Amino acid sequence: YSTYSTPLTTTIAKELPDCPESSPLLRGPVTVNFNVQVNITEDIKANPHVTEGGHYKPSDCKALQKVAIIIPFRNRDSHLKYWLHYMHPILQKQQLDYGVYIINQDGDNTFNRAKLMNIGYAESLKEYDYDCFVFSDVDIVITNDRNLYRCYNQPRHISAAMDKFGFGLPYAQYFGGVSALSKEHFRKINGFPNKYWGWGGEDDDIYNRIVAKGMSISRPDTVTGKCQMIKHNRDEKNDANPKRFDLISKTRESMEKDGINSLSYKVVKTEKFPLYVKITVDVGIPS
Ligand code: UDH
Repeated sequence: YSTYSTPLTTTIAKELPDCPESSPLLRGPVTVNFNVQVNITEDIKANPHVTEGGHYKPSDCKALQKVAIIIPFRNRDSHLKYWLHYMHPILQKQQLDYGVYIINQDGDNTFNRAKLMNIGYAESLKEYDYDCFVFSDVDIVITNDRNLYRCYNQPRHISAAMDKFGFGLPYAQYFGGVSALSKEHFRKINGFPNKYWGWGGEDDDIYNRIVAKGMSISRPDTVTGKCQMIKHNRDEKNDANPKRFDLISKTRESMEKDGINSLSYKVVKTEKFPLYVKITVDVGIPS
């Protein structure tokens, strides 16, 4: 008989090492072809490490940033499936700890892209302690995996070389398409405006906010920054907003009162799918 008992086994959860500054998995150009059909069932199978609700984090290292990817949305399922098909593999190669949030505007009143993005910021933070927010149109994918969906010292314009603008910027201040702001950047500018109903101007307002707070725009070079947009016509209930020019001229005054501090909405429904979470929201009507 021995008094010797089995040694205490303590399982200490091993801290993962930080992921490297530059992911070794990146290869550069990615082939994108919107004429080739994609299939969501196959994409779910092809991304087995993405967990319910569209989350992923590397298993062998600690991601440098926790990134919420926020997509303003209504009635664009045909575009969403391409976005999921091309972007999930790239985001995993970028070694990000990320989640995909589709913020779906309920009903058929006028569309409000910037407000949906504010809602995405607020709702994603209820779920996880994100420190970076990538705001992306549903119809744009990058064609170079070195164009990182993460945050930088300054707000980042990711879609810096879109095909529809001849792989450049339509004008120097352009901040539309895909952008990344840290929590600190986003708070500094009081989030995005809630008052842009219909198409246009909200991206210029965001640009004005950034400049008003003494920040500047960071961009990838025009080779890394190449993106493709799915061609489409303007949606119903998203006509060009005639008030946009007047609104843009007043950003500096309006931004303190209109933004994340004045955001109000109702969540209608939250649905978790294998590759994304879809949050349907009532954004109200133009006031
Ligand atoms: N969006 C929707 N549903 C809508 C409207 C907009 O999901 O009904 C979202 C979607 O993420 C889209 C983004 O808002 O990518 C921006 O809207 P947009 O694609 O309409 O804006 P863009 O400037 O195109 O890219 C404007 C219409 C161009 C018509 C040109 C015809 N030749």
